[in-house]
Amino acid sequence: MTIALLNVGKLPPALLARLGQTYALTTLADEADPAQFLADHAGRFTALVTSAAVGVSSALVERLPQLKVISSFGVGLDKMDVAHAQARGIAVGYTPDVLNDCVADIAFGLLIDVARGMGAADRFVRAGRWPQSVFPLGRKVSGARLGMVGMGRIGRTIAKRSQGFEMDVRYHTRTPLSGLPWQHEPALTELARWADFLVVITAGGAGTRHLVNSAVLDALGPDGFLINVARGSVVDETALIAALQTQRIAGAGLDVFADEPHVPQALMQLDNVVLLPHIASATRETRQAMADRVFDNLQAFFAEGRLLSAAPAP
Ligand code: NAP
Ligand code: 8YV
Repeated sequence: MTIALLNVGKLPPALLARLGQTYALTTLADEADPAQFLADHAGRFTALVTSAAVGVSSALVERLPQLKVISSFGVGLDKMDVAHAQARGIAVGYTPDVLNDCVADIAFGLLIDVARGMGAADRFVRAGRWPQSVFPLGRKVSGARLGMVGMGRIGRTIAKRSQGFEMDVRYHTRTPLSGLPWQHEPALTELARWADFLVVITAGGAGTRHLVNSAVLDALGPDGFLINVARGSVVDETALIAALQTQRIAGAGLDVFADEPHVPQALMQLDNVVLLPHIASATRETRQAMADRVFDNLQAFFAEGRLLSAAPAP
């Protein structure tokens, strides 16, 4: 019998087409009355797909009594209660590692852009201002101090990139890692005080909410830059806007925001900020690899009872 699969995420059309060829796929948002659909059919779904940005509520998981596996498109697990699902014996799959390179590339893209003012310089040229005025000097990237907030799979990839720029690296995590060439800094404010560039790449969720607050931003100081490719929730966005407006930090490169896809008007008005619409993993190659992992996780689960990439128990 074909396995019933419920989609509640925002997934690439090609992945949905592939899933639809193998599973009896229903996209909940396509139903005229999703609540009535669940009332009539919730009992038949053994599998669920979603995306990291959407996740799945525990209330929905509770409504699916036969659910055995969740396969999520992305590595962030902050939009679902993994412990709750696992306690019910539901396997949770995700797509780690395959996106490390692209997220690290964007972190560096943001860092260089905001330090050298590339986006602002592009606006300067397009506005026809070059013949009349001189674009302000930027901040040298090569050889600068890079403070990493988070040193997981993606953090380590970013730190490796920085070696090509001969940067001095230190990092802050809850647990120091052995075997790394970079110094651990137990106090985030001290890391910020030391760093020229502070790159945020921790997990999201309650445990890291507003980890980067006004005290951290003040420690980073008027010559320091903040890069966030983790989750908007990790940075106190109100404090960040205030620090940028009063030049208490030099600039920020942001791929993620507190209330996506809504970006505060105050950030849009600042020229020392680079704003991206959460695109760090968004290349054809990486999104294909993520889609393949979503599919392969499900296939492995139903063929062999295991996931290729299982979310760790929180
Ligand atoms: P990972 O390997 O699990 O690494 C997470 C890191 O965060 C670890 O170093 C962890 O160290 C640190 N951390 C967790 N809680 C912390 C805390 N309270 N204080 C300080 N450090 C903390 O995850 P990953 O694969 O590198 O991915 C990291 C995150 O990037 C994802 O969870 C996701 O939210 C985000 N992401 C964003 C995009 C994008 O498109 N912008 C794409 C992919 C991923 P300790 O546990 O020792 O503290
Ligand atoms: C994607 C991400 O934008 O993997 C993550 O955690 O934030 C990004 O790769 C996301 O998966 C799309 O939902």
